[in-house]
Amino acid sequence: MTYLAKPRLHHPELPKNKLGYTHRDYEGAVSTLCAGCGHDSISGAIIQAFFELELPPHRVAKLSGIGCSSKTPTYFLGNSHGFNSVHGRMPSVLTGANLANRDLIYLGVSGDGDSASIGLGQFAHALRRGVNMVYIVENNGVYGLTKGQSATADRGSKSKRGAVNNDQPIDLVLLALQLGASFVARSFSGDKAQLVPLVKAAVLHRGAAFIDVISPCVAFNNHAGSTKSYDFVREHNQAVNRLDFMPTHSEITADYAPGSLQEVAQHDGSVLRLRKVHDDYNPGDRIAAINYLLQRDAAGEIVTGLLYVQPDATDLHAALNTVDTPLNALREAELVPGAAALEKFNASLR
Ligand SMILES: Cc1ncc(C[n+]2csc(CCOP(=O)(O)OP(=O)(O)O)c2C)c(N)n1
Ligand code: SF4
Ligand SMILES: [Mg+2]
Repeated sequence: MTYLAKPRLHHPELPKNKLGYTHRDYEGAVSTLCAGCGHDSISGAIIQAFFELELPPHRVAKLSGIGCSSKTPTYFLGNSHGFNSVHGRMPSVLTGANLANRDLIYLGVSGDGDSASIGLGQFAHALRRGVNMVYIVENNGVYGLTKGQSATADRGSKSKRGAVNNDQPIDLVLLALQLGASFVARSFSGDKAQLVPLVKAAVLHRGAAFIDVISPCVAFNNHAGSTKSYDFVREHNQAVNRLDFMPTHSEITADYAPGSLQEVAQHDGSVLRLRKVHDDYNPGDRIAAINYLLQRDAAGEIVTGLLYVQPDATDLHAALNTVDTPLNALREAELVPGAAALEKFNASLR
C-alpha cells in the first residue's frame, strides 16, 4: 500500500504554528502497519510534539534500523532528512551524522529487537558517549516484523503460540541509567498526554535522551499472557509524575497547586514541569531512579514518566571539543591550513 499518497489539500483553516506550518506539514506517508499497532500512536505523538515545538521539519534528521518500528519514520516528518540503516546499526549511523553536522536535531527510532538484541552494543555506546539525540525504542517485546520473541519479553510471559519465555529480560531503561544517559523516560503508546511532553522535553535536552515506549503489537503480542499487551500495561502502570512541558518563549502560566510541582530547567532555558504523584520521587537522582525501578519491577509494576534528567548535561561534541561550525560546513582553507600550521602543530607535540 506504499503507493497510496495522502491528499495534498487540507482544510484552509487548519491551525498553524508560529512558522506557518499545520499539523499536516509534520506528517509522513500513509502507514502500512497493522491497524491498532502501538507504533502508529507513537508516530502521532512525535508529529504532535514537533508541531507544538514549532521546529522546522528540514532541521530534523530521523534515523532507524530494521523492524516495524524502524519503518515508522516514513510515517512522520515527511519533510525531514531520513536514513533507514541496517538492523541494529542506527546508533552508529546517527553518531556519525551528528559528528558531521551538529546543527540538526537527531531522532533515532528503533525497536526492542533492533536495540536490545542485535544492536545492544550500539545502543550502549551511543548512550555512554552522550550523543545529542532523542533515542526512542518502540518496545513491544517481540520481533513484530519477523515474529520472534525478543530480549525485552518478561520472564514467564507467553508468546502467541503459548511458548513461555524463561530468559531474564533486558530492561533498556535500567541499562540507559547505568550507561549514563542524561534523560531517561518510559511511556506507553496509548498515553499521548504523557508521551507528547516527554518527546518535547527530550528534543530540547542536550545530551543522550532515551525514551522506552511500551507499544503493543496487536498481531503477535496483545494476548493474555503477554506483559506488553494493552490490558496488561493499563493494569500495571505506575506513573511517577504528570508532565507538562513549557518552552520559555510562551507565556508562563501558574495554575499548579503549590507544593505539588517540580520544575526542571533544561539547557536551553525551557522548563519541565512535573506533577509528582509520589511525593518522594526525585528525577534528579540516578541511583534512586535505579533502586525505584528495581523495587517497582519486583512488585510487577511498570514505572512510566520522566525517571531521570540531568539538566546541565553536555554531549559528545563537548567531550571531543569540536568547533562550533558543523564539520560538514568547514571549507578547504580551514581543513588544509598549510605547511606553517602543520609545522606549528608538530612543534607543539615535540
Ligand atoms: C542482520 C539482520 N538480521 C536479522 C534480520 C531480520 N530481522 C528484521 S527485523 C527483525 C526484528 C525486529 O524487531 P524489533 O526491532 O523489535 O521491531 P518490531 O518489528 O517489533 O517493531 C529481525 C530479526 C535482519 N533484517 N538483518
Ligand atoms: S506486526 Fe505488530 S509491530 Fe508489526 S505492524 Fe503489525 S502490530 Fe505493529
Ligand atoms: Mg519489537
